[in-house]
Order: sequence, then C-alpha cells, then structure tokens
Amino acid sequence: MAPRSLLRTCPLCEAVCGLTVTLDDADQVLSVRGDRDDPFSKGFLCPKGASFGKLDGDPDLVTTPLIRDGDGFRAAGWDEAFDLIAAAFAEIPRGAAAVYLGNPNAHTVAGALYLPVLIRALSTRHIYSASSADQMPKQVAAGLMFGDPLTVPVPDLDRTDFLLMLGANPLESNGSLCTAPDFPGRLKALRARGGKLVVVDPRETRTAALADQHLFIRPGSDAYLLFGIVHTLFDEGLTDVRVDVAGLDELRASALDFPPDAVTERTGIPADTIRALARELAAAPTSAVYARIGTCTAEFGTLTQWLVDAVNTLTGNLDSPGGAMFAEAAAGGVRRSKPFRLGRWTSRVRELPEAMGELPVATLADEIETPGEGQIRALVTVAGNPVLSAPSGARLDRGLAGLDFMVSVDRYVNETTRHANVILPPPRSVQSPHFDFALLQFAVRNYARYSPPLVSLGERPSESAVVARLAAAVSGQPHAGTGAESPIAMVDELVIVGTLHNADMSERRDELTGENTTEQRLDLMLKLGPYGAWNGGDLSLKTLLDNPHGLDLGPLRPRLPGVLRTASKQVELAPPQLVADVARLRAGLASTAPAMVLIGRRQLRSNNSWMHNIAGLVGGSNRCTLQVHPDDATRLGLGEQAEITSAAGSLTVQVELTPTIMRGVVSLPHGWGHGASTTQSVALAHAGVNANVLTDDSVVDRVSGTAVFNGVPVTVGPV
Ligand SMILES: Nc1nc2c(c(=O)[nH]1)N[C@H]1C(S)=C(S)[C@@H](COP(=O)(O)OP(=O)(O)OC[C@H]3O[C@@H](n4cnc5c(=O)[nH]c(N)nc54)[C@H](O)[C@@H]3O)O[C@H]1N2
Ligand SMILES: Nc1nc2c(c(=O)[nH]1)N[C@H]1C(S)=C(S)[C@@H](COP(=O)(O)OP(=O)(O)OC[C@H]3O[C@@H](n4cnc5c(=O)[nH]c(N)nc54)[C@H](O)[C@@H]3O)O[C@H]1N2
Ligand code: SF4
Ligand SMILES: [Mo]
Repeated sequence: MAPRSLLRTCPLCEAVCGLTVTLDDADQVLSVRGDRDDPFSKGFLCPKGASFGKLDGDPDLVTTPLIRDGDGFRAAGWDEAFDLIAAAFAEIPRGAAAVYLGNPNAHTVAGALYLPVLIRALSTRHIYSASSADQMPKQVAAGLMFGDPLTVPVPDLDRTDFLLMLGANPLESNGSLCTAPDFPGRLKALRARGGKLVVVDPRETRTAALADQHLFIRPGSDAYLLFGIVHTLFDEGLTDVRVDVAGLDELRASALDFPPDAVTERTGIPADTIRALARELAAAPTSAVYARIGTCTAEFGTLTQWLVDAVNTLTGNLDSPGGAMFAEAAAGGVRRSKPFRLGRWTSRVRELPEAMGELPVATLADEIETPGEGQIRALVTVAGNPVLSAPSGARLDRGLAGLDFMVSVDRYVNETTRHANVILPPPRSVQSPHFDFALLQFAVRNYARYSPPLVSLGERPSESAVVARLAAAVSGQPHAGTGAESPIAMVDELVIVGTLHNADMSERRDELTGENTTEQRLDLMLKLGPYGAWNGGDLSLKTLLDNPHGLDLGPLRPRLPGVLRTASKQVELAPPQLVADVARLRAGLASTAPAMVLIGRRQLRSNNSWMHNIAGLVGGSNRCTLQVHPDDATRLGLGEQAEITSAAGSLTVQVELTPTIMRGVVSLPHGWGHGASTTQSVALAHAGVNANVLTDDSVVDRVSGTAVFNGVPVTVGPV
C-alpha cells in the first residue's frame, strides 16, 4: 500500500490549522503539511504543527496504563488499572477528591464532552483547572458584562482598521481567545490595507516589531492605561455607544480618578500618548482592543478584561464589523438561561471565590496541605502539569507526594504525573477524532471542521472512553461493561435521549448518524445548532464529513442583544463586583512599584511544559533563559548566570541579554524545569528551571482568584 494522505485539524494550539498528514503502511506519520484547501487556515503551518508526527510517534509516550511500583511504574492492563482506581476511591471520604484539568482539554473531544461527567462523578467542590492560571479573568468579566462567561468578544481581525493589542504575542503563540489561523498573516494584512496596529508589552516582541507602534508598559499596570483611555473618552466627549447598556454613569465615575496624567508614572506611558490612543480608537472607522495572557495573569486581571470591552463599547465598536464581535459556533454554543454568578461558594482554606464551578489553582496546595474536613486526599489530573504550570509549583510538588491516591490521564510521565498511582494514556493523536467545541466559540470567522480518527484504535480505548470509564470507577459504578453497556455508550445515550426530549424530537433518534455514540452526539449538536439541519440550515455530521477541509460559515455577524444573558438584558458596563475592586486599583496608584519584576513569555517552538521532548523543537531560540536588559545586567553585575529570588523561592538561571526588554523587568518562560523522574529523555537534556518556583500562590487577582505570573517582585544578583 502506498503512503496515504489524510486530513485533520492540528490539536496543538488555538489556531485550529488544517493539516494534511501522510501515513505509511504501518500507520506512522511520514510528513505533515498545512492543508491549502482549508478555507480558514489556507495552508498555514507553524513549527509545532510540522512536528505533529514527531509528537504522535514519540518513543517516550506512555502507551499502556502504568501502575506505581516502588519508585517507578509497571505496565498494566486496563481492567487491572480501573479496578485499582475503583478500590482506592471507595476509601476516599466524600468531598476529599479533587480534579485538575489541564490546557489540552480545550482541544480534545474527551475534554469537551466527557469531563463534565467525571466532575459530577467525583461529587466534590475541589475542581481546579489551568483556567485560573490563564483566561479566567476574561471569562469572569464576560460573565458579568454579558451574562455568560463563554460570550467572549474577539477582535474582528480581518476587517478592523485599528487594533490595540495588550499582553499578547501571537507571532509566537499563534493567538489565544482569538481563534485565527495565520494570525501573523492577518496582522500583516491589517497593515497592508492601511490599518494600524499598536502593541503594548514590557518587551519589544516579534509582534511589536511588526506593529506601527509599540508601547513599553510597566507590568501589571494595563488597567491603569485602559482607565486612562476610558477617562479621556468621557472627558473629551468621544464616546459613541451604539448598543443597549446599563451602568454608563458608574463607569464614568469609576474612571474619574484615573486621568492620563495620574496613570503615567504607574504605566510608564506618557499622558499625551494615552490621550492620542483614546482619540485614535474613537476616530478610526472601526477599532478593537484585544488583551491576553500578559494582562490576565496579573494583579488586576479581571478589571483589565472588563475595561477592554468597556473601551470597545464606548467607541461604538462592540458587536460591530471591524470591532469586537461574538462568534457563532456550529456546535456547543451558549445554553445558559440564568445570568452568570461569581463566588457562589468559596474555597475552604482561603475563602477564594468559585468561578464557573471551579476554585482557583492558586489554592490547590493549601487545600492539600491543610488538615480538616474537606482536605484533599485524592486527585485526578487530566492533561495537566500543575507542578510546572501552577504558582508555587515546588510546594505543589511536595503536596502531591503526600496524597493517598492520584490518577493521571496523560501522554507522559512528567513532573506531575510521576506522583500518580495510576497513569492512563490517551491513544495517539492520529487515533483521536477532532472537533473544536471550545475554540470555535472564539473564532474570527465562523467555521466548522470535523476530523474523524485517521487510524483505527485497535486495542486502545479512545480518550473519551477512558474518561467516561474513569467517571464510573471513581463513583463506584460498574465500569467494565462493553458495547452498549460501556460507560461511554451509557453516558452518550443519556445525553442524546435527554436532548431530543427537551427539543421535542424524541422520535428522531434513529436519524442520527455516526460511527459511534460520540459522533452521534456531535451530529445532534450540529443539527440543533445555529446552522443545523433541524434548525432551518443544512449542517450535520454528514455535511462536515463531506467537506473534510472544513466549512467557512461566513464573517462574524452582530449578535446583540440575543446573545446576552444578563438580568437586565443589557450590556452591563459597571458590574458591582468589578466597580468594588476599583478601590484596590486606586490604592495601587499611591504604592511604590518594586525595583525589579518578573514576567513570563511564550516561545514559538514550545507549548507550555510538554513539547520539550522533540529534538527539532528544543535548542536554538527555544531555551529557558532569563531575559535581562543589558543596563540592568551591568548595574547588577550579572555574568552568564544569575540568582533570582522572590517571596516564594529562588533559582539559578541562564541570563540572556536583550535590549528588547524594559529596564526593571526580567522575563522567564514557564513549562521548563524538567525533573529527574520524568521519562522524557530529550526534555531532560534541556531541563531548564521551573519559573513557578518564583511565582507566589498567595498573590491572586482578587476578583477571579487567578494566579499572578506577571509583575512578580524579585531581586536579581550574580551567582
Ligand atoms: N509562570 C507561568 N505559569 C504559567 C503560565 C505563564 O504564562 N507563566 N501560563 C499558564 C497557562 S496560560 C496555562 S494554559 C497553563 C498550562 O498548564 P497545564 O495545562 O497544567 O500544563 P501543560 O504544560 O499544558 O500540560 C499539559 C499536559 O497534557 C498532556 N497532554 C497533551 N496532549 C494530551 C491529550 O490529548 N490528552 C491528555 N490526556 N493529555 C495530553 C501533556 O503530556 C502534559 O502533561 O500554564 C500556566 N502557567
Ligand atoms: N508557541 C507557543 N504557543 C502557545 C503556547 C506556548 O507555550 N507556546 N501556549 C498557549 C497558551 S496555553 C496560551 S494561554 C496562549 C497565550 O498567548 P499570548 O497571550 O499571545 O501569550 P504570550 O506569547 O506569552 O504573550 C504574552 C505577552 O504579554 C507580555 N506581558 C507580560 N506581562 C505583561 C503586562 O503586565 N502587560 C502587558 N501589556 N504585557 C505583558 C509578555 O511580554 C508577552 O509578550 O498561547 C498559546 N500558544
Ligand atoms: S499555529 Fe497552532 S494550530 Fe496551527 S500548525 Fe501551529 S500549533 Fe498547529
Ligand atoms: Mo493557556
């Protein structure tokens, strides 16, 4: 049999690029190209996507269940592994089990459709995820302003005339909460059509280099800059609100204390520049403000995300072509009927707020260490590595070692999963189906693409089946059934029957198509969705299978007020929980900024902690270095290495001198610090250090409980 070329979506970042994957007779990936016929990504491919085959065939991947055996692991069968899990969880007191869900769940079918079942089965409030080390402030702000935390506007990249970007570096990250394959190309196109790009970042990034204007900003001060803009818009009569809003006067009052002159020192941005920005945002035919991770994982993360969309609204660009708009995905859209509420309960030890049913990962170690009723005794992790990704990672590392029981669903033995009693591996990527339930909610064009598995599962269970079986095992349900009696089939049938019943379509069960119950669920979601065959359109699983390069569903369209879930049915410009936090921001104006602060950064050929085991991806520009301005290095007497210390810990790091970083700021990427017990041979040779030894889990964005990674006070000195 000759090599065969098949199509699938890249699962490695939020850009959802189409891939053309060539496989040999033995089902090994020979090569990967960008799919030129994908209407959204049009052939774009980055170095990570090009390494899809190397990742899929990494010899260090876990391929069978592993059971702890002394200091190491032994291979085991699935029945033995699940029987052990069921027996262990039978001993765990109610409320003492926890779950941590990592970033790749945003990319998998298992993550979207089956984790809710696992969460319910654990019957615990100890639900943690990478969200509270990432985008939770954006979701909380959206929840409070629009009534639903999934109703997040994205910049209308392909049509905007003016883009103000803060704390994002899509030339390395390829974009986040803004699904846009070939983000770099879209930014170049913006400039080519006469638009303007302004980038705000403490580093002169590759994205900044491409922009018309780059503004250095003191880490953690974006909310001050945005308030300076809001103040100017009101002060100079530049507001032009075109949607139905509540709270305009409260917003104006909140901004009174933040005129550009008052925020200049804190931000490092001249008052005239701030006023000019406000005027340009208001005057441009269309404009959009977009802010990402550099502004989320910061002291005032949620206030910043609020002010981003406050500015978009005040300039008349919310929900308007070329402004900030809401995607309308083919499946998995908003179902909520009641307005979003924050802090419905709080964490046991530190009383941090619940958000979207989760507690902040910044308090996971507290909940493991602190005795009493509700102390965490057992943990399930799915696709996560909190030892390297959560604040105070070293403390968490010690905490995990003391648990009674831990299960991890993961591809690798890594710094976190090494503590597990059982590791359950997902199948190879080429054996997994792909549909972007989550990321297409944030796309800059409406689009849908489904990729069935390229290679059959053989003896291996799908990740969805693993998660569904895990849910059964931890809750004492029968987990060993097969066929229609298997946990996954039973879960799917329940969902399908319930959904059909609610839609008054129970008689249509037999019309659902698909190779298995997961595909039938997708068929149902597509058919009932906004473009669906049972909803006046023509979309179904079959349409997507017939269009394997993906389907363009058109440019973003205005969706207000229909998409709102606020009680007022208006855009809330001054949610009380956010207005209340402005006092904290005001107090910060008077405080003296630390002499040196730490921020993070992303690297083109990395992905958080888990792509350092591919030889072609590590080395060269992809190294774990502390970026330092040459003037600071001279002043501090730094050599090739430096000692960096924070309230949480201390590290010896490799120094990289670069004038592209602000004086008084140093940058260390996260995801490095590969420890002795992982079985990732290449990663071990490029170990680096764990940036989250320095980040401090006692410091959070008060509103959302999100970890603070940017603006961490540190001292740096010679070794
Ligand atoms: N200091 C600092 N810390 C940070 C950040 C920062 O900027 N600075 N960024 C934060 C952000 S934005 C994020 S999202 C988090 C990430 O935090 P995490 O999600 O905890 O960490 P990852 O490194 O993404 O780990 C992903 C894990 O999933 C596994 N995996 C990969 N694919 C699959 C799959 O298909 N199925 C399963 N079951 N497992 C899979 C990998 O082997 C890896 O172990 O880190 C956060 N931490
Ligand atoms: N190649 C690659 N791509 C990735 C990832 C990866 O690890 N590698 N991770 C993925 C994940 S999980 C995510 S969440 C996304 C994130 O995607 P992005 O948000 O684009 O992330 P970064 O590239 O880290 O860009 C954040 C920028 O914020 C700047 N910054 C730091 N502090 C501040 C501040 O206080 N204010 C301002 N204005 N800027 C600040 C940093 O210098 C940095 O340039 O990327 C995803 N894509
Ligand atoms: S940009 Fe993201 S989705 Fe596209 S090829 Fe690279 S890793 Fe894959
Ligand atoms: Mo992330």
